[in-house]
Amino acid sequence: MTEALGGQLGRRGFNRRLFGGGAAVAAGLTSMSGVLPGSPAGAAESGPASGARLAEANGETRHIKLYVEKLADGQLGYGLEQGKATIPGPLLEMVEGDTLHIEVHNLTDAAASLHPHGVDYEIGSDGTRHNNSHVEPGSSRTYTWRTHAPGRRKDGTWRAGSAGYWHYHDHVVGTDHGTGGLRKGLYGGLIVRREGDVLPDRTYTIVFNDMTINNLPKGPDLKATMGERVEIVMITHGEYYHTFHMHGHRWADNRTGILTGPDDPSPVIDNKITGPADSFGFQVVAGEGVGAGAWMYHCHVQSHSDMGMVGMFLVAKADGTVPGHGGEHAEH
Ligand SMILES: [Cu+2]
Repeated sequence: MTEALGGQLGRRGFNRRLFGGGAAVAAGLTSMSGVLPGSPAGAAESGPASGARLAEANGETRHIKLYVEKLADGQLGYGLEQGKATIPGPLLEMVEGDTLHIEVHNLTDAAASLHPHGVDYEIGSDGTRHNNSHVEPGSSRTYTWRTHAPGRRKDGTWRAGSAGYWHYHDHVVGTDHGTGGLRKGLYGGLIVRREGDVLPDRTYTIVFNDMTINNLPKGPDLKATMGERVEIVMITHGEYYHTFHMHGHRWADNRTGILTGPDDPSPVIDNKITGPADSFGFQVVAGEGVGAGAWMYHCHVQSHSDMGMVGMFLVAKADGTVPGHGGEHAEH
């Protein structure tokens, strides 16, 4: 406990040194603080630590390539480079106002596609067979995703922005709903941030897919150091409903997982029910108030956790050790 507190204070101290040095940097800090809902330097438990990095909206247009490949074990993955496909696929990030052109190359022997949740796209970027927006084996197709900030419509009603923890997946392998592609690993996380959103130090994508986590028999280790701001993107696919639970850490059940201030009515939770194609995300400060350790995360449907839907959130001390975890050093 003492150690946890020390770690956190150390972190804040570090941030202040990092951002509070010269006059120019101090000015930067002031402008950042202006965006944050009340987080004076050193404020306890009220929003992000001073010096939290914030998302900037620049209305960027980017072009990326995404390869659909068969992996050595017969599963399928998306990758940003040829030969680098992974399950889940690469985490794609946008800020409201950004446009992303994704040139999908299908290197497998069956038609595949890219279908997003949450973003704006025209029907030709739907990634489904019934409108011919899939990719035949050996060919490519460019999908375009757009995003927008919230605002008022001409009729006076409020239009939501695109920001959210979303995801993308294949929609044609196996069946016209991509059941085979999803089963074999063709899915990934998509984050759309809003200007001013707090940026994490690291992000992990966790996908409950049927009875696996990320198509693995056992959940992957999520590694962090005390005081780091860790973001989790949590997605569910397949046949079952699950509950996502994390030991020792809590988050707000809202868009970002972070309370916007003392009056934010969002429930604070550490367990959330999640069904096929649901997605949510949140950030925690690793070990905050509880210290370093091997903190479990798992599906809380008992038979599911008993069958292996469990992984470890390994929070290391500053020296890299994880107490009670065989002295193992967390490597990033
Ligand atoms: Cu489950």
